[in-house]
Amino acid sequence: MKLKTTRKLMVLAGLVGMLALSACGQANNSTTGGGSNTPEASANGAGNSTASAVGEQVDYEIIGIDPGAGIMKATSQAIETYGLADWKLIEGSGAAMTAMLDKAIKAEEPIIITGWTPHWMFAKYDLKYLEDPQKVYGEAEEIHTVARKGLKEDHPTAYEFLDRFEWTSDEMGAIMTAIQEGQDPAEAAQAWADANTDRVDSWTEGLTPVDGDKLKLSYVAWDSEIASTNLLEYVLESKLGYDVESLQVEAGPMWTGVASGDVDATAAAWLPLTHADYWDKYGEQLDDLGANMTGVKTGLVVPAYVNIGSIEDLK
Ligand code: PBE
Repeated sequence: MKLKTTRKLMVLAGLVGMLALSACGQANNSTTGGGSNTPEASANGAGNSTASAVGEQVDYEIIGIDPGAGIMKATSQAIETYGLADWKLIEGSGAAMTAMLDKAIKAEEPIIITGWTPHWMFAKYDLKYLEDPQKVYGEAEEIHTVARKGLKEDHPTAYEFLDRFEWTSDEMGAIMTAIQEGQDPAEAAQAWADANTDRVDSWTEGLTPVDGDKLKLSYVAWDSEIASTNLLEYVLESKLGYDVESLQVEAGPMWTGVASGDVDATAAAWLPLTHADYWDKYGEQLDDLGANMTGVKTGLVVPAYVNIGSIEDLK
């Protein structure tokens, strides 16, 4: 089912790509007399077009990710709040979304994606968030670590470490970029930890290691969470003696796993808004260990050359 959706998305990506490419070609011919194929030329083309032309060029599609992601719910809300009845939110995955973004940028075509920070894509490409005057995507978002009830008593060392764990978007970004550039996620996390022992020590100092106790973490295959979960797994195993299993699941099971106690913790809870639904449903069955990162963000993102500035411009 998921695979099918992803494939469909890739086929769509190809179609959108071809349509937008021919549109760009025309814009370039009329504004520059042809021959120029630089991003500037494309930007000029987009600059001459109205916001509704951007809508037509992208077939009124916002390229989303996995349906369980909070950003998908927020985007459905944005479509409603900003009166974007013509627009469709396309489901897929984080990987399919970044593949389509890469393709669009290489072809200098417009694209609108559901994006978030921290993410390597902001280092690799020149991107911008569309303004969100209605604050549909919230403000002051944080990533929290949440644990199952009872973890504190059952695994005090792991609990204390997870409770202390907090880092910056730049630190996460270093691991994300290494993975994006082809490094194995576990190796990228290990390399970062080994190069930043002062940070790792500040989370583990004075904790008593265990002897192979089993621990389960859950996460979703979002690039940000792949980075954090691999780091936690490495530190828990190499510094604190745990035998960690990291379960890659959909967003729903990530939350229900910890709420039911099948999973010990997740470091992928985006609050207060992105995962508000999950929190409202399961929060009482969970132990919130607080933010492991502050100042994170979600929203609609476009390449900088796309000549719109606000979600309102999509109308
Ligand atoms: N994200 C990344 C997730 C949380 C982490 C913003 C894509 C979401 O639920 O939307």
